[in-house]
Amino acid sequence: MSTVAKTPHEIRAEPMFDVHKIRRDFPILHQQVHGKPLVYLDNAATTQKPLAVIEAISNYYRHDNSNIHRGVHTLSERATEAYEKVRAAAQKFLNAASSKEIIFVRGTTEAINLVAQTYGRKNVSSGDEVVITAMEHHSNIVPWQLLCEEKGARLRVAPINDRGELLLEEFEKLLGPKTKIVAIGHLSNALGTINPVREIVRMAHARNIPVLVDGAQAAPRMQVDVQELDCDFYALSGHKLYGPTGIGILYGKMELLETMPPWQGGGDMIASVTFEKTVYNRLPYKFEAGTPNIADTIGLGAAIEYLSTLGLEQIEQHEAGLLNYATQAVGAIPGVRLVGTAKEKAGVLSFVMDDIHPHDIGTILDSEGIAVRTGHHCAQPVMQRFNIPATARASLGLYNTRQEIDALVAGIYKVQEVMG
Ligand code: C6P
Repeated sequence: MSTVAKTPHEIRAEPMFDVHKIRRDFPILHQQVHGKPLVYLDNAATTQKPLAVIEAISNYYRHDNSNIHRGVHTLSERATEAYEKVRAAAQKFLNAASSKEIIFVRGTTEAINLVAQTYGRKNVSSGDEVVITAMEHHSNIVPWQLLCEEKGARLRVAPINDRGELLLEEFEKLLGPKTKIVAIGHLSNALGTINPVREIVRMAHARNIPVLVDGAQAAPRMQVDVQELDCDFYALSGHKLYGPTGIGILYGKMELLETMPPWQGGGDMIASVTFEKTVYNRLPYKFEAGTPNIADTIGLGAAIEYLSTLGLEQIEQHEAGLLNYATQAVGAIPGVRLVGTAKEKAGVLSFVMDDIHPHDIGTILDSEGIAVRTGHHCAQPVMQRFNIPATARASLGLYNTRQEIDALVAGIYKVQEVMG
């Protein structure tokens, strides 16, 4: 490695966000599918993993594997330190006030279920209401339906317009003394809409209603500052954040987490146990029963470090440029209609084609090496709102390029050609 200091000119000459250089960090991208270079545009489903993440997991198993919070031996101490370092990194990543506000869970789905089953069960009673929006993923609908069913409460749904934007005034009208919690997506996985979370939180807090934010799609695409948003809970998945599957984060404000009962019982979540009484552990361990997913937490730590080094602002800018390019190019193809045209939008391009089922679009694009998702995207109510059975969805990642968007456009023309 050269030790010669760079001149200011040399520093300026280095591109800030060199996507071609970045792509070298992702081994999976460099392969052919059906004899064509892979164009991976299914990043909202899951993102690919940089070498840093793959190696962090492999190194953990090669050198440090041990159970945590239990042993006095060296490996256990090393594993515990590595695991807790990720909590500190996650706190910084989300700008949480304390690392005790970071709870490791399996993913967004588990995070939302945890809140519904603890905060919700404790605070929602018969006749109360839970408010969500019409653009939610099933993970931010079904846990609340289960809760409402159990408690005899009512799920209220704020409507969206034809562009896929939340109707804020209608949303506000739903808030009242019966509302016990608001749960909203930060960025819609089916439409790409970015919700005005700060404004929504302000409206809810004015009535003392806490707000849970489903950040599964936003966290990989924009700088999230939970203190700035002032939300009460924020849920995200590691695998959409260029990290491993099976690990995610629930952020919760300390004063709320303190009042919530534990969700699952078992080892590590206790301070003391007798047959008569169990005293629960302090935060965050109260919510982490049993041996956690240590290796993937460490992988998530590597992903957070990777993203922080690249810079979330840079990633956001890169993806915004690509989305703009893709919107123009795909939107200009005759017979193609974009679904989700919000002014505030990121990462996701959903579309339908005249007389062609999205499943056929996906299959023909795959034969061209292009991976997109087709279907209802686990957001069936969104499909119902737009009166369509499904869409084809191209979703962007930090490693995508304009050439790949060009390949998508060529692929869509190919779909039209094949389908006549
Ligand atoms: N959306 C998609 O293709 P899990 O499965 O727990 O990691 O994330 C669930 C989830 C929750 N909220 C939103 C907004 C999401 O987009 C997702 C996952 C994937 O769109 C898989 S269905």
